[in-house]
Amino acid sequence: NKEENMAKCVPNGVGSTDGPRAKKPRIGDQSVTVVLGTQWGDEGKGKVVDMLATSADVVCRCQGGNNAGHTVVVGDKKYAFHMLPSGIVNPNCTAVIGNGCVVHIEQLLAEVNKAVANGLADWRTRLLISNRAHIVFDLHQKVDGLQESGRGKDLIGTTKRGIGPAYSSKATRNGLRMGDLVGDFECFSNRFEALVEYFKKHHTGLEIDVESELKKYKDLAEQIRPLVVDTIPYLNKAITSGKTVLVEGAQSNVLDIDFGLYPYVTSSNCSIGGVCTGLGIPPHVIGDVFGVVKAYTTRVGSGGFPTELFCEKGELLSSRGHEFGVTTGRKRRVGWLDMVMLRYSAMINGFTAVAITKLDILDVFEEIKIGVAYSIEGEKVTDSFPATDEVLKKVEVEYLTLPGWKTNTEDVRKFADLPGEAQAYVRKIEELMGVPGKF
Ligand code: 2SA
Ligand code: GDP
Ligand code: MG
Repeated sequence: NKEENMAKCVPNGVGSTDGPRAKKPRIGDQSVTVVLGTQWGDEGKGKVVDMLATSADVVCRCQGGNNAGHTVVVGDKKYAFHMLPSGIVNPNCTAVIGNGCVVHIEQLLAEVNKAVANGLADWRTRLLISNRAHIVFDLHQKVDGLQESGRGKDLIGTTKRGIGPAYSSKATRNGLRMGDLVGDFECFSNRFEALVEYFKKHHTGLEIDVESELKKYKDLAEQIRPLVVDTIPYLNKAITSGKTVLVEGAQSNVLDIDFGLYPYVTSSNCSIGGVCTGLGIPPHVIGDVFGVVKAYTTRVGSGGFPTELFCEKGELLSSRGHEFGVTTGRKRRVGWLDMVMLRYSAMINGFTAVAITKLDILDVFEEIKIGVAYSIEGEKVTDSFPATDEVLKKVEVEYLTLPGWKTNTEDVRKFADLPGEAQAYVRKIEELMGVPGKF
């Protein structure tokens, strides 16, 4: 049942029952549970969603595209989801790709085929795509690459999945949506040609074979048509009829287009606001908001990273944690936990609880550090996160050092079975973030 599955939402399945409790308003139905990233992505959201999805009827993505890489391990099978909501692994779940997402259709179908080869069943009756979700075209992916190479050394470090250019088409209002593709194809063709012209004007040398693209999209329209619906009434009806809805955030708070370290961010709202705008559901239906916290910090892509480690401790975190991008295979940068960032995430998202992952990666460390405050030009900062990279790069980090536990915790499934030092580390995170672990 739901409570039991919530109980599994813990570091390695371990946890506590007391500790600080965040205030949670109780208005309305609140049958929607949200899982969000608190750091720079790759916290283990896929795993947490998979645990919660066992009791969910509907699981949704509300933002982003196939830049995400969410790993789910089921028995001896390992799935890497990019655009599909991870909860689709649960055969009783309907998966929804919401209006806030951007979808590369061919790559979505390739991902589906890979998952089917891995055992995914009945997806055709369990996958819905919003007619308002924008389409990522190959040209968006090409432009993503061109824009990155145009930045010289100052790369964003995007996944080159066309995410920024697709959201920019959405904002420029010349983008095309799933509903356009499955509607009047002549109208779609005219608007596609206009989009190509627009990008060609801005990127000299961009080659696009419009005729063959349109031919491809005519075929894709037939394949995808049965899946494209107005997901807004579907979701709202599901909620009012008492179904359990789970929302899987992609990327994270510090990669959010508004709250992240701009411009080293993705192009969507990965924080709590993106749930309402990306699905068309009102805020009062949202109940639990779980923030996933990796027991240390990683990031792919450029930009400041105050607690980054460049020494052998960093190498150890990287190799023990297998810290490589799930989508691009890039090596992730690694560092200690950053409480200034985590408190900032907690403030914006109002987490009702945190799920701490990868505690076991710290098993071999003599000492473990937590960045607890920044000093910016001599002034101590604990409760706000710098808005600019220039400032973030200048901060000096004040650390708290905790003793390591030097014990293998990989198989620990209950908080009480963790070594005392590991329990103290978890407690410290709860205390400093002001958010309880939900166990
Ligand atoms: P984009 O492609 O425009 O969204 O890139 C902009 C920034 O957002 C970061 N970003 C990510 N960070 C962590 N994980 C992501 N997903 C993959 C994974 C990444 C991978 O799960 O490992 O395989 O490299 C993800 N997606 C976007 C990106 O690094 C830029 O900093
Ligand atoms: P996501 O993008 O937030 O879903 O995370 P990723 O899938 O990109 O990266 C998280 C990785 O950590 C995956 O390979 C998970 O299987 C793995 N993982 C998640 N939780 C744990 C944990 O508690 N311990 C260990 N050792 N690995 C974990
Ligand atoms: Mg990931």
